[in-house]
Amino acid sequence: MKKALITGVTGQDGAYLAELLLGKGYEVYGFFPRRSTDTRWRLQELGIADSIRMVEGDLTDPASVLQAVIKTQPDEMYNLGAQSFVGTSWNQPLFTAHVDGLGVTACLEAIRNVSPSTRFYQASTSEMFGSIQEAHQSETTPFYPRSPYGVAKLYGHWITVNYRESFRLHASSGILFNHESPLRGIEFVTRKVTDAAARIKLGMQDEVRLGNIDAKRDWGYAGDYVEAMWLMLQQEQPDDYVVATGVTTTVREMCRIAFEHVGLDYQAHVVIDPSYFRPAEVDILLGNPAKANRILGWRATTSLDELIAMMVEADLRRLSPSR
Ligand code: NAP
Ligand code: G4F
Repeated sequence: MKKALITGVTGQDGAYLAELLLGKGYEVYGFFPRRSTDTRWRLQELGIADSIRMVEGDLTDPASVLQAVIKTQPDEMYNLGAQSFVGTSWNQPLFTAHVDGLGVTACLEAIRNVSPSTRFYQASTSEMFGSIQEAHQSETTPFYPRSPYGVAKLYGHWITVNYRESFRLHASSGILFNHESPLRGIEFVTRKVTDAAARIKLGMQDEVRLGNIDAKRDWGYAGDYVEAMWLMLQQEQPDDYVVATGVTTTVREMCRIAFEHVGLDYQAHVVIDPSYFRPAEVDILLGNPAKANRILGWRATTSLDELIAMMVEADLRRLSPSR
């Protein structure tokens, strides 16, 4: 039985990846930071909370990362733990750098020193492309991050490449474009909108306040994207891959889809609130997933319409369980 250690197991991707690996017969260890309340709601929604062996630790505490690797000796380690909200990274830039940047080195050092055959996955991001240098962003597109989060993640990306080249670790970096699901955190724009559309439909609120709705994102379904992470670690050679749909859509159009799903006009309910504008914006992201298609045999299977419908339906069920 293969063993996998997942940091960020209580997050959106951690939960779907744990579900995928359990389904493949893995023994799954979840590295999680202590919080004052139980953070396992996603694992509980998927019905897998009791199937994961939890290992307490924090990416900002290298001793705890080392202990987790010594204890579990994983065949595969997926580093999904992060301060993942771009907006917060301007308010907590040093914390973000510590978790999202140095935390990656803590993982790689632990593997290098005590478990060098462990295969490593780093959760890199399209946010590293920032102010885009090519219309379709691929593995060879130059980076230009536009947020403290993007800058920290760029360090995490390059240290992964560096440890692969320096110490011949099987370390891969997935440059994933935005991916969403019913388990998405409520602060991200898709879930904020699907939750609001459901609440407005049920008469629980009247409006939703948003920032820049002209921004464009390449949105896919998280359930599809965790499959790509696993595929990267099954390859003989470690490498970097862009994972995306190849379609980009405005926040405005995403709002239209969500509200139309419940028979409403978004224009009557969306209010622009400048307090949600960011100090520097990423105007557009559009990925070129050709390499992942060709080498991993991976492609996105869920359209944005299907994804948003799935999310609105899940929010309606949460808010009105008798539906
Ligand atoms: P998420 O839902 O915000 O989950 C992040 C996870 O990291 C949570 O379990 C969180 O635990 C944990 N975490 C935070 N600080 C930590 C620390 N100091 N030590 C250990 N764990 C810590 O994020 P996600 O959407 O699943 O994304 C997974 C990864 O992919 C992240 O690294 C993200 O930056 C990256 N990524 C995401 C996307 C996307 O569109 N979703 C795209 C590209 C890359 P708590 O909840 O207890 O804080
Ligand atoms: O949903 P968002 O907060 O996601 P963002 O900033 O693209 O970051 C996500 O994707 C990255 C991959 O590219 C990940 F690495 C990262 O961890 C995270 O998962 O915002 C999307 C867009 C932005 O342009 C933002 O300015 O929506 C715009 N937006 C407009 N109004 C809003 C809002 N975003 C949020 N969160 N809230 C709003 O009210």
